Amino acid sequence: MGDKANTPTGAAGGAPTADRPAAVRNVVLVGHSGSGKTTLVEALAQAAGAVGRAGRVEDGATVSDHDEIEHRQQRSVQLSLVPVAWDGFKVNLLDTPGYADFVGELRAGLRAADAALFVVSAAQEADAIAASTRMLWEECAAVGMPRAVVVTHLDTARTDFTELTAVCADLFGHDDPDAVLPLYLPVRGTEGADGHAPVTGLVGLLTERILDYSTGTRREAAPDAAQRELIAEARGRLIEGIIAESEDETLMDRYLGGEEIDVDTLIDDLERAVARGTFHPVLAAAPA
Ligand SMILES: Nc1nc2c(ncn2[C@@H]2O[C@H](COP(=O)(O)OP(=O)(O)OP(=O)(O)O)[C@@H](O)[C@H]2O)c(=O)[nH]1
Ligand SMILES: [Mg+2]
Repeated sequence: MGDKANTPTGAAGGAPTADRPAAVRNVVLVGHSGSGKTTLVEALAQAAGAVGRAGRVEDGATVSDHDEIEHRQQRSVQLSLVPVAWDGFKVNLLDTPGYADFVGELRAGLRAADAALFVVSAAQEADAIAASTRMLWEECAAVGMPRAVVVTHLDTARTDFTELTAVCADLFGHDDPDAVLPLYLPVRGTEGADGHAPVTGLVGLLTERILDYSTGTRREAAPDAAQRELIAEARGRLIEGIIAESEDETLMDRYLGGEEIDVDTLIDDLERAVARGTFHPVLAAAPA
């Protein structure tokens, strides 16, 4: 396995340290070859300040794909560990190769993991997603591992995010489709000459805040009435999905009785359900 802890190319602050095991989280990224795991690890490392600028797989410039073979083939061939510091924790991002020849590296990553991110490309057919990830999902489910789904390639794919979340709910949430739901919806800009509307930001379904990245830095805004209406259905489903997982059994009655449940309470319940491995957020990612 490649451990880049001591040689983070272009690292801003060096490798994070943790003085107790309880402050370490190992998060494995799994998914089809080319789904965007290495690119996502790079973006997360940049967001956490572990690298100054996100490198590209095509340029052989990512922290995670550091081997010469990986540069030549432009894909991962070994398990790679990229440590980042986040919120007082040392998070070890474990980037696995998606190509089937390197399944041993994937297994090693899964064995070490506390949680898994299933990276799904919106450019893939649903069948390909199913073939590559369903069994892994079941394997993680059998040991109660917390899991989330990250949808990539939203900038170039034709597949609608909402459509893809329904595919994920069907694939991964066959016992309970309301336990696999998006927390944010992508916000798109104006369609370009190539027919694609770029993803410019996200709208938080619980917080009802727009996170706008169109200027290169994050700006927050409140949705207008029309945008609120667009997210209302997804928001309602998410709230019901979280409440269904809550240990507070009075919450559903209160909600159905018309009470506005406080967002902090919902976030606490969401976090508990994710950690228990019974609720799985679907997240959206797009290159800046
Ligand atoms: N347009 C677009 N390209 C992306 C996105 N994510 C990744 N890519 C590109 O897709 C290609 C594959 O991405 P990788 O990050 O190497 O995929 P991977 O999942 O690590 O692939 P393996 O290492 O083979 O398992 C690269 O050329 C990336 O630049 C995305 O969200 N949008
Ligand atoms: Mg890779």
